Amino acid sequence: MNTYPTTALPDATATRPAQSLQDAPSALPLNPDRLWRRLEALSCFTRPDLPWTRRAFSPEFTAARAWLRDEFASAGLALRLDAAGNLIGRREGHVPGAPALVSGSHSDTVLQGGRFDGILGVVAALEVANALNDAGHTWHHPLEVVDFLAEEPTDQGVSCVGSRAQAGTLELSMLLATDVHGETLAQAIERIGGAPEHIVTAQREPGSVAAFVELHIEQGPVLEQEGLAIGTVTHIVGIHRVEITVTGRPDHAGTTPMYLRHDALAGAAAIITRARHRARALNQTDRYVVATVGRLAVEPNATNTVPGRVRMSLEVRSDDPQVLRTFVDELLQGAAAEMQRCRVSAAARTLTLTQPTRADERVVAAIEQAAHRHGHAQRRMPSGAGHDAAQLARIAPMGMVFIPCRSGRSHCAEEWSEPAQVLAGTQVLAATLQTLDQELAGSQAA
Ligand code: HGY
Ligand code: MN
Ligand code: MN
Repeated sequence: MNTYPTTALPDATATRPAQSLQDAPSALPLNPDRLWRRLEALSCFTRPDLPWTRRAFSPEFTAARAWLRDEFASAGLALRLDAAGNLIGRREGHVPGAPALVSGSHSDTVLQGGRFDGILGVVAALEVANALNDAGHTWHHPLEVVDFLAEEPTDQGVSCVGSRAQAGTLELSMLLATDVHGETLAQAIERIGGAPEHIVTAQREPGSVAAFVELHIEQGPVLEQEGLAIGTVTHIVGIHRVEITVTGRPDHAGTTPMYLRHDALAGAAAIITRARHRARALNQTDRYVVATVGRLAVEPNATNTVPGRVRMSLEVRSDDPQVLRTFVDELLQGAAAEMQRCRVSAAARTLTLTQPTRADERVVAAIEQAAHRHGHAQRRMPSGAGHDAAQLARIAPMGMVFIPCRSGRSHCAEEWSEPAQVLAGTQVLAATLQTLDQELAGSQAA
């Protein structure tokens, strides 16, 4: 039997309960070993050459989905795959027609960065369902455990595919977007069992979700630095993702004088540098602004050819809608002179734009109360990472629970959280859902 060290260390700014009510009678009987074993098992569905990688629509993803189906079934959940490829497990409540309490996250990953990102929320929600079975409890509301399809940006450039479909924000242009091999997002969805031609059926009926709560690693350093076990998310930053294409002219690298070149990569470099400076300048205010070029494709990508074209991703994140709206246009306007000097042109195409999203105050309060009940020190904080919760917030009261990750690292092979931290987060998730079940039933009955 694993023993789990406690995690809370002294800190002034957080709320710290006087004593742990760890075994409060109403606490669900979580099984830490089952929880950790599932987390490890799911993480091992990875590209063997590049742990921990399980890209949406990949063979590893499909194998993981088959395993998740079995685990959902073993937890007594009624299974369905909606038209958008979301895997949904449902446990009925005892109030007929009551809206569902939904919890989950995503099982797809970025390259080399998914040992906890996403799967923690899926496995923790599954553990809540198991614990309800073990305790013989039935809530007022149904519980739905969801593995949302493709939260991470797919090779077509679209993120939060399944949760957008449930929120009704997955646009036709996104479904028609293609990857470098020419496969559309719709074709990829169909390949894993979805029905893109009926995508509208994946959209949740208004009022069908009582609340959505997601457990996730913080993916940043704050909780660890402040010695806190739990983060209560107040809002999720907005993200504007674009594809920038810089067009020049391929030429011989040896015979083309510097002053006659149309070097697309030189132009792209100027844009990347300017984006970095612009984000740092905007951060001088109290706004949160980050800008990243994470993907770049050079054509023809040959040592001895002047680059003729560069296609690169740029994402801007901020809690200020104005920044999200203007950053890219102002960046390209500011780079116009450099583009002229490089004798190239630059254009941007929006892939996705998600506005900053606030968590629901009632869910925030339930998370804080749950942390307190279990004796876990917590603090309110924003999320600099995007999540499916930002989409679900459009159709239901939303909240997120964070746990620390080692050195704040994420989206890398070093991503790690301790068993005790995983257990603490799952305890708070379970207690939050339990509180919402009682509170929302009370308000619906009133
Ligand atoms: O990119 C993000 O913020 C999230 O990890 N998908
Ligand atoms: Mn991620
Ligand atoms: Mn994630």
